[in-house]
Amino acid sequence: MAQLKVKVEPWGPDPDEMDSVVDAALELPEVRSELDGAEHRVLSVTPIEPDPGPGNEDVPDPTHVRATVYDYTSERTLVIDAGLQGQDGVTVRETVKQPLPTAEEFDAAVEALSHDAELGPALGNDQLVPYRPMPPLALEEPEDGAVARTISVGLRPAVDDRDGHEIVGVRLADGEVVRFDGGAPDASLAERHACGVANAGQRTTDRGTPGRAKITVTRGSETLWTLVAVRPAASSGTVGSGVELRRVAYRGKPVLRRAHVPILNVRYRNDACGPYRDWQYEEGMFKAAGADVAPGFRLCPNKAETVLESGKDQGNFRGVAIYVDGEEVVLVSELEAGWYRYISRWRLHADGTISPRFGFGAVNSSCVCRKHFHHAYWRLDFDVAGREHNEVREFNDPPLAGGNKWRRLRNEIRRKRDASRKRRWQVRNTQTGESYTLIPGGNDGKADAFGVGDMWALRHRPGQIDDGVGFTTDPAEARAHLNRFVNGESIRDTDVVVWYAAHFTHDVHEHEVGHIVGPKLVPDGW
Ligand SMILES: [Cu+2]
Repeated sequence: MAQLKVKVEPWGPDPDEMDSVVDAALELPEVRSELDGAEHRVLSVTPIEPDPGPGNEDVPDPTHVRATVYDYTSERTLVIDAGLQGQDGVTVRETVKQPLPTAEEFDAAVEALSHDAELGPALGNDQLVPYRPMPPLALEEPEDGAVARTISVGLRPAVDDRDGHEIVGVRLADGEVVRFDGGAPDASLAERHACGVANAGQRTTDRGTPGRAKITVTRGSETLWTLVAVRPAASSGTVGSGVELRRVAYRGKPVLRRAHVPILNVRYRNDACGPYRDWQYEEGMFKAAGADVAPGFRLCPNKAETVLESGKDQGNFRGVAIYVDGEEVVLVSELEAGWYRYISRWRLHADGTISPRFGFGAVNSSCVCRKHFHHAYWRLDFDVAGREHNEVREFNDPPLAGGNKWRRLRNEIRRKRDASRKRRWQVRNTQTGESYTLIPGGNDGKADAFGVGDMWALRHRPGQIDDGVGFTTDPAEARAHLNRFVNGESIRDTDVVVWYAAHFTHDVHEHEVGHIVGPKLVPDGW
């Protein structure tokens, strides 16, 4: 059979236009008066799409850009929304929420540390090497209530197993260095012993860096797949969502309106570290050779290698690498969150099967020596052969008491995996009969109390991209709050969304089975 052919074209809003809108917004009197004389930084610029409604495009053009600006003088965050293409006005609002630090802020913190009387000389003569730790910034409110933006910097001895490993905080407003009892903040550890691959310390991609591409997969004259892919840095969700797929169609019929991983967290046994609600927008370097076909997209003649394949943190590319692997087209990116290295991957098979994949790695850290539990939550916004007239069915063999092997799920519901019943779920078009069946992966683990659940079947509602939780170390906040979307609404013959969770136990002292999790989505009646 002929080889699969992949075409990748830039798609979506013009990055230059977005930049110029933000530049203009920062010059407006109402914004200037807020920032008058204040030391500040633009932390991120992200496009804002209108809520999808009936009649809207599947991937609507953004109407606004949102600039998140930190004001170090007044210790506050300003969120500035500016209209694109003559859409009205600029709004400025203030929040005390601390956005995640940018690469530039981390560099500023390291620079401030180099002037510290005690730590500066050790950094200067390379006895201590700075790295991005967890948590990435201080979130606890000080006793006097006065927030001071404090960026975490890990300092590890250049020679392994030497003393001196420490995680410190740096207050960006005045360069003050905050040291912690025990050498690390509460939710973290800096011990002599560290696990994980060597940290290459390469730069990462800041949030909002543009990059969308239209992808077409053909064989001969036949079009197999069409979709829009969004690089992690530009992905949607409170804290991004990895490689995000939009408007996925197989052989000309819609499958998924959107598919991504908006929720990701990790809990440690005995809370040795964390828990951490992670983020999924920060792209790290991995190995990918090929042609740069769209901003953040590289089309590769050979397989790209993430840290899980190469065993090295070092790389030459940040963004989404695309390559053909036999009968599959693979989209892959590597994400960083502190010392974690996460792999966001999609495999699209010529036969219509989609394999969403998520992988777990880490660079040198004391925390990751301790047993911990990663949880990844895919949001699969199905449009099987159309947006409406979808239903969700569950398969059990042996069947549940008094029922058939297949049964329809009538209302919004959370379900558990059950391998003893070969349990799987299917989204089916009630009018035309096409379906996609979600088959759980063998390594997808078990939900504990922190993991919350394995699968949720929901009615599509605007605004339910995720649970709205940003980075946190609060155990109650950090877990996935998906149950709040289960409120009895009918999921029969309508527009449905499936969330699917995988849970990975990471114990570096045990022989490990796979670091990669994920289900299979298999078409029928296509
Ligand atoms: Cu891990």
